[in-house]
Amino acid sequence: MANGDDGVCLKEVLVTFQSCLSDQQEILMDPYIAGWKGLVRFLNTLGAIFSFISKDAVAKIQIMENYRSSEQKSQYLTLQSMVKYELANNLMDLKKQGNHSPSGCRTILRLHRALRWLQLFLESLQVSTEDSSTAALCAEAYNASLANHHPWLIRKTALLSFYVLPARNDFLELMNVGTPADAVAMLEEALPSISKVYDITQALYAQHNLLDIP
Ligand code: 1PZ
Repeated sequence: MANGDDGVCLKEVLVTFQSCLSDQQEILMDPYIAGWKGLVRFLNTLGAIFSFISKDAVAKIQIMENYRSSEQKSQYLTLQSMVKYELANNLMDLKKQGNHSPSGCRTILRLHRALRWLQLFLESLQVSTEDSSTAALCAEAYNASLANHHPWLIRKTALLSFYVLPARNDFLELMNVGTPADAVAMLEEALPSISKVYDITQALYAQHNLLDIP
């Protein structure tokens, strides 16, 4: 690892999302997946209590890696090509989930909604003050995003798990980019590319009416 013994450098992870954008402003699948893998590694450094979250993210990453190593891999080069391919070939369940393997579009939609949580959470951390509660910021971001897509039990479990998050400065230090002030500066620099990836994906899904696929 390029950063200490067991830490994950969040800057490197966020930079991966920067490299998602192709020259045509399409989202490249491989760096998108790599970004998610980095986020999961970072999440795992926060403690075993979050494993119910990382397990789900890992399962979704695995589904997308399988598509990227299947015979159809070239169709999954970008989120745009995936949407086009799965729509043209009727590979999505637009009503309830069927019993074949989950489509790439519904799988990415779950990660995309989680990316919104990440964006809101990191934005609020970036403008937070030293006495801000990480748990409260995390809960606020969650309630404004992912929570709207989760059933009651998951919401309760998620909100409870946030209480074990370290205090604001300790959390910023866990990002492995130096002092809390360094971490805040890093976030300021890295967040625009996360927003861009989120916005482009959101527009793509909205354009094809895919924002609610089950
Ligand atoms: C910093 C602390 C981490 C907070 C993470 C906040 C997100 C809480 C998400 C709780 C997810 C609980 C587990 C399973 C959820 C699934 O039911 C849903 C819907 O998938 P479906 O059931 O339809 O297949 N999965 C998701 O919503 C995707 C969740 C991915 C979360 C990845 C978080 C990455 C955290 C990075 C930390 C920097």
